[in-house]
Amino acid sequence: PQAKHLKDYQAPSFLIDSIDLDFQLNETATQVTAVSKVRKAGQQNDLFLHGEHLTLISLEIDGQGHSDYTLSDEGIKIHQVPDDFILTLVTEINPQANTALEGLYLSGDAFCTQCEAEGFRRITYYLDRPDVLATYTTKITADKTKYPYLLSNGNKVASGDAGNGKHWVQWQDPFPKPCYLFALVAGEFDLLQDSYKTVSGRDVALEIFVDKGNLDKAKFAMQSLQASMQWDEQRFGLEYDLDIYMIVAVDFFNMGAMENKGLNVFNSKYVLANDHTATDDDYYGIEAVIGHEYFHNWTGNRITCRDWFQLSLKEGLTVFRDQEFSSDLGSRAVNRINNVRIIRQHQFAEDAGPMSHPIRPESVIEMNNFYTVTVYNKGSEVIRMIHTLLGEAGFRAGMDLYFERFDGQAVTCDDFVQAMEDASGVDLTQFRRWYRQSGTPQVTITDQYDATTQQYQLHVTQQTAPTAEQHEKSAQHIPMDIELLSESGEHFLLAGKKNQVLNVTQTEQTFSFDGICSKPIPALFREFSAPVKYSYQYSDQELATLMQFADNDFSRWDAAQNLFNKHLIANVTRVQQQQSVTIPEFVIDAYRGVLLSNEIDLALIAEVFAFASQSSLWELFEQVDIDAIWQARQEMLTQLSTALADELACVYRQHALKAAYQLNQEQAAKRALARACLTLLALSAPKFADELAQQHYQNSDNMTDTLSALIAANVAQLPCRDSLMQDFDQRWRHDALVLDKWFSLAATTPANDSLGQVKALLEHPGFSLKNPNRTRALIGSFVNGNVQGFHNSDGSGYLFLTDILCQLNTSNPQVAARLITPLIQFKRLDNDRQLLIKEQLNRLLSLPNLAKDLYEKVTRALA
Ligand code: BAL
Ligand code: ZN
Repeated sequence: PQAKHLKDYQAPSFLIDSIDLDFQLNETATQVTAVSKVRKAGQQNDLFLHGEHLTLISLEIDGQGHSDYTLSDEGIKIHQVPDDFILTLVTEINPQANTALEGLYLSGDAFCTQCEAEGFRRITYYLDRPDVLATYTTKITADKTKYPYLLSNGNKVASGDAGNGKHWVQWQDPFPKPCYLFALVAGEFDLLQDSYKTVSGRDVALEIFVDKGNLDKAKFAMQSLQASMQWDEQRFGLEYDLDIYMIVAVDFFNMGAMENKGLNVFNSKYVLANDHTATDDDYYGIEAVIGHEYFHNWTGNRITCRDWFQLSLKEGLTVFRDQEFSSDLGSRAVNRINNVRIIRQHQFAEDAGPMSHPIRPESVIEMNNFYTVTVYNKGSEVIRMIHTLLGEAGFRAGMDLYFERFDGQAVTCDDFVQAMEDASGVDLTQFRRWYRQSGTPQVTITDQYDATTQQYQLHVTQQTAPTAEQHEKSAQHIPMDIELLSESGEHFLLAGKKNQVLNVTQTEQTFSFDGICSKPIPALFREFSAPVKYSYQYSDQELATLMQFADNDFSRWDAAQNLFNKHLIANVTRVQQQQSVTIPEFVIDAYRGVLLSNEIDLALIAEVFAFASQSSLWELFEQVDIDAIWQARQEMLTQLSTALADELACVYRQHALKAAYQLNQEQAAKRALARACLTLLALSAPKFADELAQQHYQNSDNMTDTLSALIAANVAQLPCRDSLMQDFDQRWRHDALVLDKWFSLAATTPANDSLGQVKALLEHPGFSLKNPNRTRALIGSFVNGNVQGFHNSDGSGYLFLTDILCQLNTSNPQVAARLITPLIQFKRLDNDRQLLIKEQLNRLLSLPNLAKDLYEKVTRALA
């Protein structure tokens, strides 16, 4: 497989202004007629159209049969075409055989499509690139009984009976769009209808289609959609543009959801919810993804990407927008903490691994491999830094200018930054480096205080280590938001405020502060103001002060992380030297102080006590000693649990199961804190926790609490674990999304024979490798969430995953390429494990038909 490079971008030499599509739907032989208005935009005489897995039936130019073409696995080259012409193509496709879930496929009994990034070429031959924008009409004909709903983008313009038990519907989308935003759905659904009056008074019909019997689970998605529409009007002045907005929930979907114009297709995980089936986090996830796809209507659809290297133009920006939406509606602190957890655990690991890339990649073999935490989540952090540098008003002015300049166009990340710069007057020259430089800057901070001059200095150095694909690194423009606190927790005012954003732009830089009357404690990178790793030699006492008094909630939480991590690092060394794990009494007292605090928000206390997972601690180490980190973390938590047992039990009782379930911040915080207390308590008091977990399970009226009981029972292998798991399986077998939770729990059991248990579950009647959600629930949870099981030193976990990948390689390479992540991020592991992993990667590489999705990752890992 060949890589494509950003530097080789060329404008299209042909354009398509409009396309009429006609689908004669059939499960195994769907006929697609595409009539396109094509015109030359360059010098070439031959028109190349992308196309894969298609059978060409006929080709006409201006109504005349045309046989001067060449077919290949990648598409069709039509020779000697006129300057302006009508191209009519008839192709046949087999949706039932399409297990890759790209293009037109069957999800259960319904037809649906997924065209981003390059799936439209599995529907018809086309200029499958985002800078070719056309208007679409789509006529769908299908069996009336099996497929009562026939949907596509835009507005419904006609419908009728087609005879032979069939009917047809025609749709028209007035907005020119790239083909990746095309969608078609056909099936039998339950329909939830509502409406939204836009700020200018237009009525928009809102329709959510779900599997029969699931209507009661669509209400929250509808509310989230209405909230999204209102939020985008209020915060960004953006109004919806069509008369109808449809969402269809399907069970078989590779991603979370897709923002097709006017017709979003969603993984049912991000639509279906009621209190019995969905946790608080599920609800928040639905709100965020509904928002995300809706916000794409402007950032992605109205203004789209020139080429796929610019993916972060729409994704980084839209993630930023959905994060702000969630923070405006819910707890800003909890949202920020969860955003940062993703960056620290997954994005930093991607930067340090073989697939490192800038948020705007420069070289790609398989585009699906670049829907990454770097492009999305670091991309969002880059937008957030622009927001920090420009302020809310400057950022809004930049957004307004961006829409004014580029509405209806396919543009680049540079175009976006230019609009931000022009609207605000803030110089972003150096800042642009974030788009082309990969890697995580390491910022090291030391300080100096002079009591006689009352001057305080922060010395800042930054360094970005070479990444796999890019060796030379330059200094980044890093906004560092700080607070300075006295020993007793009062703030030193900085230009009249409690915080100040410093512009770190050099490799070494010093910032001076005058009129500081005692040595301050700095809160650094408050609100995680830049996606960097930072270090400062804090004492335990200083961190405890920040935990208690920092103005920024994120900084309080971050101080608790730093305190735990500091002692974890020391304890890992102790374990390696066969010494015992210890936590100073002072540290335990600091955690006790947080647990019992009346000042700190309950939600924040719960986050402090939701301790970092095993693998998320790996980013702290150059060399990852899996077993020592495991032991140190486990023993530290057990010691904390022992020391705080009374307080944990007391706080648990205070908050657990107090009222009938309602989804609100206050209750969600109580549930989260009760879960944290129960889970921690289970480590030191298993008998007591066993009773509590059973009661918690029996008395729960909602999925959040039910799952809390199961998680505690699972993590600590409490005696009740097996019976609760069995009961849950019996009760929820019929509900696919809830059963996924059960598979996920089963996969993360710390039992010694966890791999054996996972293998046995491959035979469970509910398991299928054809279903991406189920695959992620069982296999994904095992390889990512069961460190001891997957990384067993005998290599059995690696062998197991590779066996699965060999199967998915042919059926669904996109899902395979996602699951392989823990196998390719091996460079910091011990030599023995590295050898075992490389053996398996070489096995994959020797497959005769290795998909390019896996080829790209495996070759980069072995390079
Ligand atoms: N565009 C792919 C799905 C999403 O990011 O919304
Ligand atoms: Zn998106």
